[in-house]
Amino acid sequence: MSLFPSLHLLLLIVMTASHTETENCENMQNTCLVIACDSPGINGLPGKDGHDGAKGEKGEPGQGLIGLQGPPGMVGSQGSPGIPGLPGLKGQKGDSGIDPGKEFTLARSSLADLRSELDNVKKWLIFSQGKQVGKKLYLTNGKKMSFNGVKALCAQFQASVATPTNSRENQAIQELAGTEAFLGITDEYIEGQFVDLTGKTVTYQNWNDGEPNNADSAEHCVEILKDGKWNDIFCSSQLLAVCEFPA
Ligand code: FUC
Ligand code: CA
Repeated sequence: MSLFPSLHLLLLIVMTASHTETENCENMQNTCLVIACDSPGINGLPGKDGHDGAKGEKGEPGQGLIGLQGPPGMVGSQGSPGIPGLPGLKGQKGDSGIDPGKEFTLARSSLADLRSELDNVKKWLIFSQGKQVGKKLYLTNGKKMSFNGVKALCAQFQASVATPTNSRENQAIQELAGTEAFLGITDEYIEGQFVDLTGKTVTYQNWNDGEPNNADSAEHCVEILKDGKWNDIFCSSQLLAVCEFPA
């Protein structure tokens, strides 16, 4: 083996030493321009502070007392409208519309029913209480009163005092009354001129013999006697009330 190291070995030694000295020089803030490679130098000054590290994670809540809850905050601004809701359930079926034709038919049917019912009532009334001749219905309340009383009573029911215009009507009144009753005939305006309550001179008359005699010059009303004959009598007399209704 040679006394001289090989070239390669010599070069490695030089580079190692050079590298070590270079690091020392950098620690001396690069101020060391001339390096003595044969012996270690003195330590350099500390380098500059490094950059700030990354931010740490949030720490655990503190152990101190919890403060009182603060007052509610101010009302926030109105939010934007929400999305439309789902459609509601289907409603119930509505009423059927008015059918004029159907309504008329129903009304006509109801009217017919009412007429029928009215006819039945009339029949019952005539059968039990009254007397009908043609379009006239005679009814009595069975009470005796003055002529003015009978007029007022009949008017109360949109009727008139019984006034026969023929023998059939006269007989109906006679049979219904069965006693003396006032007729709707007077000569209170012109003595001797007998008129009905509308002022019309009566054409049908059925006076008893010797009547009208205007007894005491004060008989201005007319009564029908039990036999159907007529007699003039005081209007203040108390006689059966018989009214005449349209039928
Ligand atoms: C006749 C009638 C009178 C009265 C008298 C009792 O004289 O003419 O009206 O009824 O009888
Ligand atoms: Ca008389």
